[in-house]
Formats: sequence, structure tokens, C-alpha cells
Amino acid sequence: MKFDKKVFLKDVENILRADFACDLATANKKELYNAVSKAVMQEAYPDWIAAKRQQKKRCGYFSAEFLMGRAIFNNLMNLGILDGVRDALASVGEDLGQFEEVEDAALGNGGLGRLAACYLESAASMGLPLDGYGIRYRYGLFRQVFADGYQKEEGDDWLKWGDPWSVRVERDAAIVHFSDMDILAVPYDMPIFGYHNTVVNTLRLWSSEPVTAFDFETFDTMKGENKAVENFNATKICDVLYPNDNTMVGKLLRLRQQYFMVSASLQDIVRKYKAAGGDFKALPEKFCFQLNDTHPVLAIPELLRILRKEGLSFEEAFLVAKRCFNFTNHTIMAEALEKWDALALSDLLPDVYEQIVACQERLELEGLDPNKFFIIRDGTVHMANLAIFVSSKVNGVAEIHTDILKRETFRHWYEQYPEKFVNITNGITPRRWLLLNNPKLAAIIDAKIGGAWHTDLKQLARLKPYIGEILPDFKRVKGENKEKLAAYIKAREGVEIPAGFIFDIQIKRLHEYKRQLLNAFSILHFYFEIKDGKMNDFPPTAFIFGAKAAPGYYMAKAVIKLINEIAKLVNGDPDVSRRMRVVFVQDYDVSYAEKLVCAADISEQISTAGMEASGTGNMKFMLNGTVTLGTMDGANVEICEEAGRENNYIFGATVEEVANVKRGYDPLAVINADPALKRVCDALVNGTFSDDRGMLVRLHASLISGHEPDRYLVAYDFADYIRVKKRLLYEFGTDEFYTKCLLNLCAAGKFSADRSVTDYANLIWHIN
Ligand code: 26W
Repeated sequence: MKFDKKVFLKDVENILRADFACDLATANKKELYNAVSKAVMQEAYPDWIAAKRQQKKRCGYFSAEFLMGRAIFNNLMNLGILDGVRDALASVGEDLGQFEEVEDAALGNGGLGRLAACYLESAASMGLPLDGYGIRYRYGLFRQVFADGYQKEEGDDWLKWGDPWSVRVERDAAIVHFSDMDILAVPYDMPIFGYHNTVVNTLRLWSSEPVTAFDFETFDTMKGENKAVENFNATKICDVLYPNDNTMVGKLLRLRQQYFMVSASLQDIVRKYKAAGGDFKALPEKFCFQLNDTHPVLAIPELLRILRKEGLSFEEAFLVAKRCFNFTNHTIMAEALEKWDALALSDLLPDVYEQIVACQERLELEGLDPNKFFIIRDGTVHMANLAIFVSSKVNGVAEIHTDILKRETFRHWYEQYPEKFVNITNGITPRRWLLLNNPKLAAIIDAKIGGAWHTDLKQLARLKPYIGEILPDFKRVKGENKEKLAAYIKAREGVEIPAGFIFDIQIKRLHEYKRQLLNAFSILHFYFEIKDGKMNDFPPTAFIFGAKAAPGYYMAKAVIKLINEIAKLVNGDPDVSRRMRVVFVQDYDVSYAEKLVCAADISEQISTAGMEASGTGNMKFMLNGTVTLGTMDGANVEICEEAGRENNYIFGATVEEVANVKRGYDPLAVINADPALKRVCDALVNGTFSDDRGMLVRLHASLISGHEPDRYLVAYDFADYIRVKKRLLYEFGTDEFYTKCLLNLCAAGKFSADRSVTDYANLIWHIN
């Protein structure tokens, strides 16, 4: 984008006057933020409007979550005006950095939502016509605070800074029909700017409003109909994002949310397609839809419903839908696979349910074994099965994950329809996750190989011959990033972390399978060793955690409490705190991640093998020149393929071993046979820690008793983890070690979301 400082400041001043009745001299931070953002938006409108008019085939990315993070810096960077705006503001005595206080748009939980955000950015940067469709939650993911080491949740009022990057598009409003009420869906469009290329795609988020407040003239079909006034507050549908990551809660409100977003999106798309004179049987030539996990799968019966109303036979509609939809699975955890009670669904959405029944009948026509192939069974609707049956392609998100889908989770379906299944390994956008969050490292790379890697990440391989040369600069920049992070942690958490320590970081949602507990156990073990004088040469290390636990996930919250207790013990013990610090940062989010990722020495990716579909945090660390301490799980496997296993620190049971170990596994025997492990486990229940809620006792019990004791093999992998982690800590700091870091960076090319979306475009969407 062309940038003229004078024009820009004039625009800002005009907006300040019109919207806030103030000027540059008197505007507060929020007013300035809104005016600056809107001034940029004004400049971008022509390209955006032009893009919306394009006729070529587009893909809709349907997702219940988009974890966009903070928009302003990313948008300015992609438009090529980051420095221009910074200078312009500086010339009037304002610091662009002040907008670091602006709330993240946290309309997502974790990996799945952040992936959607990365894909939108990458598609725009690659010039691919991909638009996001989702929900404009009034409150995003809860804000986390610790009280006495226990997690507490607070509402996330992300709109309190305003929403200058969105436009309300009332003309595209749609009415969503439930059996007990009608709800108005109003879209808010957010531009998605490609990197330095004038492409502008759209993220369309739907907001729910009462129909009664709306101008009925817009809707011919509604004219004269006397709609009952709802006693239900329509805005409730979009009130809040469900904070569960990986566990299905069968709440009717969630079902309403899911239908609300897909119905509004499809009604709008079909309405425009029809107005342009489109033949419905040719719809797949103009549109396809990627279903981001099962959450938007009601789109399938909704499209069938709409097409049948338009006069297509079921078979015709079915064939159109099958060509339009594709489905991505993001987890093999059984508790996350969505299923809905058939009665509840048919009560709330009778016309939609009818289409699901028709799909079940269509499936039966294929003459397959009904014990293996079903959509509705025993009064339950299986959303993943519906998605597989009525779609063109089904994909997993890393090689190992897709293999497990084929071999286990969806085995029968794979054997029946092998051509449907493809792998698309996840990726991350290198703009946000290197250029923006680590500009000094980016500059080192630019100076050696130029800037082509910004949109072609495989170019990083060309840095390999220069590793020796850039080593000193790399170390210096890493050190500076660590200083910055340490200052930030001091300010936010009140914990002192010497920047000279090794920064060992685990950041991701809190889940038992991700095994933050295993990491905590290792820290406790090192603590005891240091106390006993057995590790007087322990390399000074800061163990840093960031994670939110679902509010109803008891065990996850117990792990947070444990780690906070360990932090208190370690940091408060002068014998040990010279060699170790522990901090669990509060309210970990995308913006915090940006600061942590560029300052890490060790990336902890330690899930039980077979459980982490891919992971994308692992890629962010790698791209910032960090070694992985991890299991052979998810994309870690491919990271080792690309960067060399010898340049990372791999431990633990493999997928095959996990399956074997689980037969007749006796964790108590493992614990009793290992005095170091026993000591750590005992600490949970022998009064080492304060815990007035008895959480740690239950954590302990989960390892040794119950239906499936130590389900995630913490005890089994403990010894190997300690062995490899020790080796890593003692190897830290040599030139050899930093070379490993840079070899990882050079090999990160595969994990660009630019590659992922290009794969989707070629193999699945057939768009360009
Ligand atoms: C219905 C409850 C629910 C909520 C969220 C079920 C499932 C989910 C998501 C599928 C969980 C999720 O975010 N999965 C993560 O997706 C990432 C992107 O593909 C992967 O990198 C992570 O490994 C995977 O855990």
C-alpha cells in the first residue's frame, strides 16, 4: 500500500473529530487506536471491494473458532506500512507500541482456532480465494488469573477496545430458524490482508440479534408472517465461546451456535449464487467448504435442506453437497468426537434432522455392514461419520495422525473409501511467527539470504552454509529476546528470571495427554537432587509454563495448582533458586506466545505418543531456532525428519510401544521400582505442598488407581525423559548446541502454512 504520512495523519485527525469529537492532542489511547485502524481500513477498501466482486471459485473455511490474536501490527506489516505508521505517529509524539495493550481477539481455544487464523493469513498471502466463516462471540476465551495458585476465570470483554477492523454488513443479514424461535444473524466482516500483495480476503463472523428489532422489509419471505416474540434473548447464542478443548459437552446452546453459523453462512452464499443466476447443480464449480473438525458439520444437512427447498431431489442435492464439502479431523481423542442426541437434534431442527435421516438411508443403500457404517445409531448422531460420508476429502493434520485415522479411528471408512483420505501436515504463518515476533532474527536472515523466505519458507535452507557466521549474532539476539521476556514476566507475574538462565518453555492448552505433569515431575526431581547436593553443577534453568485449563476440567486445574506450588517451593528456596526458577505465566494467549516463542532455548513437546494430532507450537519454536525436547508424536516426527533427530532431543514410548505397554500396565509397580519417581509422587500426598482443596491427592490417585491408572504413561516415560532432559541441559550453551538450534530453523520450511494452504488448494479445493 502506498503510504503518505501527511495524508495518513490528516485521515486520523478527521476520524478522531467525527467519531470521538477530539483531536491528536487530546485523544486517549483507545480513541487513537480506533482512528489509526480506521484510517488504514479506509485505504484498503478499494482492494477489498474489488476482491468481493471476483467471480472465480472460492473456498469457505467453516470454523467455530478463529484465534486471531492482535490485528493491528500484523495488518500494518502485511500492508507494508508498519514503519510508515510508526514514524508518522512518532512525528506527533505517539508511540505505536502503546497498542500492545489492545486486547487479543481470542475467539478460539487453542491449536484448532489458531490454525484457522494462520490459514486465512497464508491463503491471502498466497493469493488463494479463501474466506473464513464463524461466530462473533461477545466474550472470547476466559481470562485466567491465579489466586493462591488455583486458576480462576474471568470474562474476556475483547470488544472494550472497539472493533475497528470489522465492518457490520447489515444487507447480508439472514434469519436462522429453530423450532422454538427465529434469530437474526448479522455478519461482521474483517479484512484479511495478504503479505505485500494487495489481496484482501474476508473473515465473516456472525452475530445474533433478535429478529423483532430488524427491518422486515428486507425479507420478502417474512412479510406478513406474524412471528412470535421470543422469550429467549437472541444475543445469548453468541454470548460466549465454549472453553472446552478436546472434550465434547452436549449442551443445546452449543448446538444452536453451530447451526446458527452454518445456516447463516450457507443461506447468504446460496442467496447470492442464485441472484447471479447460478445453476444449483453447478454450485461446486463456484464454492467448496472446509469443515474445521466436526463443529460446523451441520452445514451438510443445512445445504441439503436449502437445495431441496430450491427444488433439487435428495440424490441431486446429495451429490452437490458431497462435492462441496471436505472435512479435517484434529484429534483422535474419543471424548472429543462430537455426537448429538438424535431426539434433541430433531426437536430443535426438525428439517435439518430429516436430511440427516435421509443421509443415513442413503448410506444403507450402499449395502455396507451397518455395524461399521452408520450416521445415526442407538439414538445418537455421529457427526464425524456424517462428515466422512458426505464429503470429497477427509484429512488428518500430520503424517502420523493421518496414519492413525486410517489404521484405527476411521479404519472401516478408509478401507471402503481409501481415495477420500489425505494428509495435510499443519503449518504456521512465518509472518506472525518470525517476521513480526522476532524482527531482529528476521533481519539476520534477510542480511544473508534476502527476503524471499517471507513467502517461500523453504528458502531458509539456503542459510545453512552461513550458520557458523551468524552464530554470534543469533546468540546475541536470543539473549536480547530473553532479557525482554524476563522484564515482561517480572512486570506481569512478579517473578524474577535471570536472563542468563536456560529458558525451558512449555506453552499449550492444559491437558493430561500433553503431560505438563511429566514436566512438573522432572522439575521436582531436579529440585530434590539439588537439595541433596547431588547436582551441584546443575545448569541454571528457568522452567516456564503457560496454559489455560477448561474451567470444568478438574485434573488440568490440579496440575496448574501443583506447578504453582512447585514454583513457590523452588523460587523461595535460596539453596535452589540460584540454579532453578519456575513460573507459570497467567493468561497465556497469542500475544504472550509471540514473546515466549522468540526467547526459548527449549521447546517442550512431550505428549504421550499418538495423542497429539500435530501440534503447531512445536513449529513456532523451531522457526525461531529452538530445539525440541519431545516424543515421537504429531508433527515432532516430521520435525525430526526435516531437521534431523540428532539435532533434537527425543525420548519416550513410541506409538507402537504405547499400545503394547497399555496391555497390563501397572504404574504402581513402575513407581515402586524407581526411587526417584517414587519420591516425586509421594511429594503430592506427604504434605510437601499446601492444598486446601485436596486436588493433589486426586492427581496422585489418577496415577495409581481407578479405571485406567496413569492413562498417559507419565510414570512409564519418566526415566527416559529425565535422562534425555539432563543430557540436553548439560549440552546447552556450546557452539554445537546453537548450531542445532539454527539447523532446526533452516529446516522449518515444510511447516509454513503457505505450503499447507497450497496443498489444500491443489489436492482438495481445486482453486487458485
Ligand atoms: C467438542 C469439543 C472439542 C473442542 C476442540 C473437540 C475438539 C476440539 C479440537 C479439535 C481440539 C484441537 O484444538 N485440536 C488440535 O488441533 C491442532 C490443529 O490441527 C493440532 O495441532 C493439535 O495437535 C490438536 O490437539
